[in-house]
Amino acid sequence: MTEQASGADGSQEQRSVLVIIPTFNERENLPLIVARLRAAVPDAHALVVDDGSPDGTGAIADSLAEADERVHVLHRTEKAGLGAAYIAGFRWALERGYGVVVEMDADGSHAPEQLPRLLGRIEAGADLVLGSRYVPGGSVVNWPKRREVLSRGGNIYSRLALGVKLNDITGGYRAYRREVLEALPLDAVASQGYCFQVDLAWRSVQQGFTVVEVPITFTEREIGESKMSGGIVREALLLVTKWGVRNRVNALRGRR
Ligand SMILES: Nc1nc2c(ncn2[C@@H]2O[C@H](COP(=O)(O)OP(=O)(O)OP(=O)(O)O)[C@@H](O)[C@H]2O)c(=O)[nH]1
Ligand SMILES: [Mg+2]
Repeated sequence: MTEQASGADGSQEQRSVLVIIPTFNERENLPLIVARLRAAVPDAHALVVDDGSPDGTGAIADSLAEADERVHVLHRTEKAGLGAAYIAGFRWALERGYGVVVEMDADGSHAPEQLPRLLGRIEAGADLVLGSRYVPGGSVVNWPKRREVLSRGGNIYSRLALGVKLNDITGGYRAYRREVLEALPLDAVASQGYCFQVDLAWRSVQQGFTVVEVPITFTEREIGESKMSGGIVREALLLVTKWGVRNRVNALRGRR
């Protein structure tokens, strides 16, 4: 796979914010989310990581980058999953010295207007801030009951299996202080859908970083198609179980 960056200005400012927006066939959503981000947090830079979207999202990202020096694009040649796109984006951010790195979906589920809430907690000293649907004040808008049950169930299961006290460990709206990403073994992180999010949050907790949750309103996409699949859910279930069992076995061994 080849990767080519465009629109990078090589900014080295320490506390600067980079919002990574992974895209696969989001041609209608992308301009909307970038405009909302620009209005909500004018200083933040955006990095669109497009996996060669057949619908031309990559070209739209390029034209957004041409019009705005704070918008950058990383083109990847094939669809390799959300996790792989984020890992590539994290590396891009670390190489350029960004101080805070944000994960945000392109489909409008993660409101840019709520980003100041996440960044505020980073400013207050947190290492990783999770936008949470399942803490007081958090909510989900327009989800079918089935989807909410799956998501809540996945969170309860992860909490029990891994023994972490987080309410929304599968969510994908987050802000990382760069030191967290520097410390995590990005090569080893599971690369697919939800387990990618679980893996990163859990590793952060285990490494002793301060992980906090802030309430968000998650709104289901109105435009475009979901890339969620049964395979992603099954993979997450299997991996979380494996990690949980391994963790308990290690704890028992340590106690002997
Ligand atoms: N670069 C890249 N982006 C992806 C890939 N898969 C999904 N995305 C993007 O990741 C974000 C989340 O994907 P969604 O399809 O919205 O997944 P979801 O939020 O679990 O599903 P819905 O609730 O149905 O929207 C969106 O911005 C997608 O365009 C991928 O393989 N590569
Ligand atoms: Mg979505």
